[in-house]
Amino acid sequence: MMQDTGYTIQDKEHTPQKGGIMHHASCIVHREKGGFTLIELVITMLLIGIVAFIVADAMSTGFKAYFVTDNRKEALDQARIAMERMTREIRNVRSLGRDNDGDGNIDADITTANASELCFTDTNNTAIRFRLSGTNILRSEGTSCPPATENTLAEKVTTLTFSYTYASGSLATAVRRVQITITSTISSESVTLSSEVYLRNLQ
Ligand SMILES: [Ca+2]
Repeated sequence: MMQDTGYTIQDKEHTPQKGGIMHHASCIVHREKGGFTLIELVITMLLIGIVAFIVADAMSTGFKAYFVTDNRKEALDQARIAMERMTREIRNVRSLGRDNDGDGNIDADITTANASELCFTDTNNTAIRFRLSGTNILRSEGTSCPPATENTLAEKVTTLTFSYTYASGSLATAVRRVQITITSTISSESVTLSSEVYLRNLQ
């Protein structure tokens, strides 16, 4: 009798548990039917909007920084290419070894020396001219100044300025040092290089 009663009690405990699970399941179904409320939707969309804005802003800043760096690098490359070539060649301006023009100074073989153009003959008897045309630095070489065939040495150059230090006076033949300033600009990113060249055959 005692064993039978035990079974009966256990059976009774099982019955309410089953009913409880059934009740819980019906609650879940009820919530799924209800879906999101309007306020939940608005808040969700607002949060997605804020996250999207933050992500887009971060990406935009990253892209801008990348392009600024890239433009500066290209501008620097253009200015450096032109500067290296010009300093190397201008250094080799030849000396005529005498004072032909009578100003009291040994003459440098320079035909044109103004702010935007320089034409000279070097120690290999090659006439070389540098000048700015639009935003290109043009270089030409030949047998005498000004050589006719011009080639582009650098692009995106907004400023090319020559200034000179003279032995005395201001004749092109009395030039002893040349200061070169190049500014290269790409998409409002500018790089300026300056260099001073000593004419080594006239020191
Ligand atoms: Ca002279």
